[in-house]
Amino acid sequence: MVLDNLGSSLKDALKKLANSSKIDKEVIDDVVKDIQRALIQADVNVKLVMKLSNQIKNRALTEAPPAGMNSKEHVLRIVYTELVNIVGKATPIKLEPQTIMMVGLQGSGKTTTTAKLARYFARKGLKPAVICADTYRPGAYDQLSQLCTKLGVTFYGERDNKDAVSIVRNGLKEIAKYDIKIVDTAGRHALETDLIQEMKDIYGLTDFDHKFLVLDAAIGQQASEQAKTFNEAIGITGVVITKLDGTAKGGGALSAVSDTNTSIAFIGVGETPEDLERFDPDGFISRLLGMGDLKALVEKANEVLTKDDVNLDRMMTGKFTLNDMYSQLEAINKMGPLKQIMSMLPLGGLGGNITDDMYKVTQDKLKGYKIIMDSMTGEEKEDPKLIGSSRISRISRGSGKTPDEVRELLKYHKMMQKAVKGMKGGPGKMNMQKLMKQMKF
Ligand SMILES: Nc1nc2c(ncn2[C@@H]2O[C@H](COP(=O)(O)OP(=O)(O)OP(=O)(O)O)[C@@H](O)[C@H]2O)c(=O)[nH]1
Ligand SMILES: [Mg+2]
Repeated sequence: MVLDNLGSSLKDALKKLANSSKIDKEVIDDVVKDIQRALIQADVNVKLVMKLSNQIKNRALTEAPPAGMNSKEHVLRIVYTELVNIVGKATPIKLEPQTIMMVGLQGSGKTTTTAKLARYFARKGLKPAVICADTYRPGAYDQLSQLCTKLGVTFYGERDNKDAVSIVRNGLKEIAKYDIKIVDTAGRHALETDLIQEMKDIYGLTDFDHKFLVLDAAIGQQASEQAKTFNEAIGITGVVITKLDGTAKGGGALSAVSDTNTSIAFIGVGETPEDLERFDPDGFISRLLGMGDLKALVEKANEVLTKDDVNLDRMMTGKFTLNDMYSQLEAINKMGPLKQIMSMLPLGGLGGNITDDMYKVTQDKLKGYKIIMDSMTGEEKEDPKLIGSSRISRISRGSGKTPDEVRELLKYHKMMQKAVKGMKGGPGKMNMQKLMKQMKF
């Protein structure tokens, strides 16, 4: 997952909190010191870190835990909300027809993100088309047109026209009937006068709903300066932070944007078109702290799966049979890298800190589970509670697996069922207490 180092340092700090026998000033100072170190290593601005530390200390020592929450849970909640605060708010994105312009410095990830966004909206049932307005970099036309071909997204460009404004004017007419229109513009080394003018001219062509500034996470705290400069020059409606998968400085970029008048719309977490996530401060911090991000998981599931794969509505009612789990396992295979999915589940949900090695085993295990389930009756899959020891022996014989493996599957089902029940209560803050219990607080 992104910001691995920051995540594991923060988790370590919270473990200290969990393992302490009582919560006093000394423990809080110690935990805050660890959090400070972790954030500074992730390039978060020192002033911001100091502000957050004081805030955590003050609140932890003065606020009384709300009813039903013990003091550890209370402190964890404070840490969580303060961390959410420093990454700021997310740019609201409507799932309706809209026109988007991508801007940013050279190599920040505009073209890649254009394709990712087209895919994102297509998955939501909106028809996207993109326009290549980069007449500056040779190869820009081919890069975007190839990405679009792969994704089956409509592309408009004029290879030999050097006038970006006229390309966009023509393109907008050509793709008028599409729901989502995305314009990819040229990047330069710096925000030069002619580039600003070109962006303004393009922007003047139609009623754009969004101007997204694309920033490479590796620039760290400089994100704040760039967001301010672009905002003053042309006005932006949101920021996309790319390449969060490839830098330890992502904490700097994320927190720096919240220090400006703008907010983060999406984050890029890899090179392929599906590596784009809607930015969600709650979910992002939950995941970083190892509390899972069930909202992102549900969103991802909805995106990739058809209605027949997993009946989320039914799952939300709390009923979760082995059949549901069976189709989930098939769905998980469809959803791609298991690691990415697991990182969204609450810590403990699938066995705590899962290492890379364990993912492979788990994937193999899932295959085994399928084989075991093929030896069950329909009734058993509907109601796994029916499965007592004699049925376990029968299933074990039928599937060629050991009774322990059958039991493990049943245990896994119970665990998944619990996670699904957690989802029912709604992700994010609402579920803090349940998630904290899973962290053994
Ligand atoms: N790992 C990773 N790589 C990314 C991500 N987003 C973009 N890249 C890579 O960054 C490089 C530059 O991306 P582009 O999309 O071409 O950037 P650009 O802003 O369009 O560049 P110009 O058009 O030259 O200004 C490419 O090699 C992309 O594959 C991301 O989220 N993660
Ligand atoms: Mg480009």
